[in-house]
Amino acid sequence: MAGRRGALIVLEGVDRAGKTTQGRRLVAALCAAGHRAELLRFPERSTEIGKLLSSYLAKKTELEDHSVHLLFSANRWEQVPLIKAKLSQGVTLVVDRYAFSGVAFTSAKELQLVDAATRGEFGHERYENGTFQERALLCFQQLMSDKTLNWKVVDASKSIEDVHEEIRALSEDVILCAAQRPLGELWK
Ligand code: Z5A
Ligand code: MG
Repeated sequence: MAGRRGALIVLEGVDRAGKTTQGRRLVAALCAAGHRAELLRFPERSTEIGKLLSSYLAKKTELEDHSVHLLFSANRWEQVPLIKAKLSQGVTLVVDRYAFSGVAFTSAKELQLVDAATRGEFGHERYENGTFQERALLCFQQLMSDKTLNWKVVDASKSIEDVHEEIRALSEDVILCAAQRPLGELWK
């Protein structure tokens, strides 16, 4: 169909849930099936703001909490023109973390995920500890009560292949639905 837009597919979850693994696999599978699909990630560490965030996350620099929150937000805003352009050109964007992480991780500051903690490299960066991740998970669950957003919950404790198959099938449906709806305002 001429002029149909792409879908915005956001992968959210606690640290080491497998978002990056699944995002890459999903884009590869969608492209192989003939869709135009690209991967984005947040924080996008390559920009000047992203470099500040990366250094903060690696505990190399200290930043005031409110400022960090706004830097994460600015890091998304700087990609908004690109996001809108790609979606309206019919490219489906798979986004590895988005504004929901912004809300969840900042909220977790103000307020034992055993499976995630046993996966590779858990614990090196700021926020990578069980208690913090538990608080972030609670906040994700609260955000999912917003029924205006099309949330789908996937059990990340299953095998990489099983999780991939579930996300791929859900994404095919979302791409079909998105093509029939005009682009609304982005949740930023
Ligand atoms: N943050 C924030 O505070 N505010 C914001 O606005 C945003 C983010 C956007 C860095 O994010 C931090 O930024 C993050 C939130 C905060 N801090 N925390 N938590 P990041 O996205 O750059 O985080 P990361 O360090 O790359 O970790 P991650 O993205 O959370 O991991 P993941 O992508 O979910 O997992 P993965 O890299 O795909 O997989 C991890 C390992 O598990 C790897 O060895 C895989 O092979 C393995 N794996 C994956 N899936 C499976 C399954 N199904 N079974 C077994 N093993 C698996
Ligand atoms: Mg990741």
